[in-house]
Amino acid sequence: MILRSAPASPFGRKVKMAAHIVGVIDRIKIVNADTLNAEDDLRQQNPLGKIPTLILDNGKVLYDSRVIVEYIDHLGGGGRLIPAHGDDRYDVLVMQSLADGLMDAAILQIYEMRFRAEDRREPKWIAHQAGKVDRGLAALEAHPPHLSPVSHIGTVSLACALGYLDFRFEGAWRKNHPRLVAWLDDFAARVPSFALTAPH
Ligand SMILES: N[C@@H](CCC(=O)N[C@@H](CS)C(=O)NCC(=O)O)C(=O)O
Repeated sequence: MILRSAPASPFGRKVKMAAHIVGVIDRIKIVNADTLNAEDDLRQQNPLGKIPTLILDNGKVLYDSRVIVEYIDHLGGGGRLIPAHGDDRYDVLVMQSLADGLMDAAILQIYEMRFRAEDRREPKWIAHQAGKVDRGLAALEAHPPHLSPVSHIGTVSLACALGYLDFRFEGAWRKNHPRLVAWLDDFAARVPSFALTAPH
């Protein structure tokens, strides 16, 4: 299988971690994609031109990260990353949605900086996205993850979101979220694929 991704992509990191945890990373060749380059064949593989995109051996193409993670979980027999049923399933899936939302809101702030000249940036839009990150972090600080196993797709996604805030926003979130900082330290110590997939 071929994974189109990029070293800085938090959603790509989520998929890479999922593949490590399930034990299928050796079956995946990672090919970097440039989402800004119209010549990159990513846009033929995924019309949205987004990463991560996974190309299966039979040519079928999977996106986005949630679909890829579901497939990876299936390769491992199912139920390792996403509980098959019960309350835990929905707790894990909602945690993934919240973490994905943090990443989306953080990425949109970065794109505003990247795509617009300084005098054309919209502070209201940036504040709107920053509000999502602030409220999401506050909710997680009040109730840090406690479900077992330590690494399911909710916690993996959250670790990737916090890692992205460290990478692109100089870890400013750490100051006011001590319980989340402690949670991430513990997660990083127990889940080796977090360090193995660090953004650069
Ligand atoms: N919902 C998507 C989000 C993926 C995403 O936003 N990827 C970013 C890079 S981390 C991207 O491809 N951006 C390029 C673009 O939006 O054109 C997922 O879960 O995979």
